[in-house]
Amino acid sequence: MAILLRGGTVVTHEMTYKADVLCEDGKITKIGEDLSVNDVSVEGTDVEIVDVSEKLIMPGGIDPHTHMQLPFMGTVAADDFASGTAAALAGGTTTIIDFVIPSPGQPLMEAYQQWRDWSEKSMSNYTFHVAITWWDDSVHKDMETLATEYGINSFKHFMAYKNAIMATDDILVSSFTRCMELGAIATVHAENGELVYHLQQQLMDKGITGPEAHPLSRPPMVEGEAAYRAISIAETLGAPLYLVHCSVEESVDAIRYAQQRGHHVYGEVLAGHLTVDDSVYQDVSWERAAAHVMSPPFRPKKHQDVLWKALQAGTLQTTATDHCAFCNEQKAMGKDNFTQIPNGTAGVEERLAVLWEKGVNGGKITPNEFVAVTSTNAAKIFNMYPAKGAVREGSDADLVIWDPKGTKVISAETHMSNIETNIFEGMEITGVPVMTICNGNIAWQNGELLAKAGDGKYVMRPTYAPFYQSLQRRKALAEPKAVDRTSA
Ligand code: DUC
Ligand code: ZN
Ligand code: ZN
Ligand code: ZN
Repeated sequence: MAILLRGGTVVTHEMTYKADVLCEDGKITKIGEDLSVNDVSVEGTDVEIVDVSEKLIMPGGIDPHTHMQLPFMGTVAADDFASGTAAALAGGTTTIIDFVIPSPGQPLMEAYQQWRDWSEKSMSNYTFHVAITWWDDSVHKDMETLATEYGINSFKHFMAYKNAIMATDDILVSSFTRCMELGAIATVHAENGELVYHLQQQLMDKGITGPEAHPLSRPPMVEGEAAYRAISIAETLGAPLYLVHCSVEESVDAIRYAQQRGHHVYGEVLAGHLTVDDSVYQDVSWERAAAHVMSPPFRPKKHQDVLWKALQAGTLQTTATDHCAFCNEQKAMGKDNFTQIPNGTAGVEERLAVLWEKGVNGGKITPNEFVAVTSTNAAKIFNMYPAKGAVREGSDADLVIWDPKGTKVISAETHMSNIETNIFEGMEITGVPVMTICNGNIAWQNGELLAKAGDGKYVMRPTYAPFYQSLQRRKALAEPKAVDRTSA
């Protein structure tokens, strides 16, 4: 079975040109002018010809930050690996990077296997970051097994969530060092967990128990301090670092300064933080305000401007969603205590459309930059490129066909996610996906989901040994030496 996309415009992170694209056996096999059924590799192959004139052919989106069916804060996220990846495909995203999050003390390999079992029903491609939530010799050893045998090249650290999954500084130091030895990249959720905990208690004591207290318990400095601390630890050790969901100017500044010092630091921003501000917590409806409780919280508007500019300038490289959906009933667990509202919002279906509307149509990023920040950069940083994130002969046939003139209004009434609310509710979009091709198959087309549970493939992400070894060598050149005093 082959698919021939005819008459379209290919848009990659580096160029835009007219070409036909032939996909066979899950791969892109030919890109060129006037391709026909005679171009197939195996004579007699069935070819589905799709007219994509007036449409753009782009690499399928990669969402480097989702939490499908995450057990979290006393419940389990409402989108599982089937509904969550269906939503991804409907939005033009063909690969998600989700998170294995071991409970403190739980063996890493056991948690990893649990997530592999849960994710078997994925419809899009998927892979995992593994969180380091505790430390002992077995963690040190299992990180190697995961990196060398299971294609895990990134390990996540939550600097928040005290008394749960928080990684304290001693864990950061041990784990960042281990990441470097293995050629993996350390990633952090940067928020000072001690401060959050303290501010939460203070607010509750004052009787401010509603969702409006959530952003007050996690002010910008709480994130900025942790971002700066994580970078300082990583840079001192010489370990590359990726900061997830940067939401404030303070984080962007910390990243930019580190980059200017020559350190490898990468930053991610969420579609939500780029477009939704903290006024949502003042909503008179408890439900609507609580629907926006996620961490880090939505921020005062001035931060959005900084985030967009950082994305455009390349200080931040990737966009994600932190898709972690909770329905109203789950959010209501925190009715009398905002600290018990399950943290999380959705967006995996809307990310590309929101980035196109507010980014490309809004004059902030070019279509090529759109491809870079929605797909290619994540593929490069997490070592999936050019199998993923590229429209190239030999790359995986993971594509989104984009209609730049198509319109839609985002609404919970029509979204695929299993929740009643949508943080982008009412946003008018011009520029929408019309077809998503995943592993060479039409997975979603014009509102119709064609993929089935289990169609998604697990993506192995080998470690980056040469890159990290060269960093280590560079560091070794600057190794301190003891003074030789034997002849004194
Ligand atoms: N933040 C959320 O909002 N949800 C899941 C985990 C996280 O860090
Ligand atoms: Zn996080
Ligand atoms: Zn989060
Ligand atoms: Zn997250």
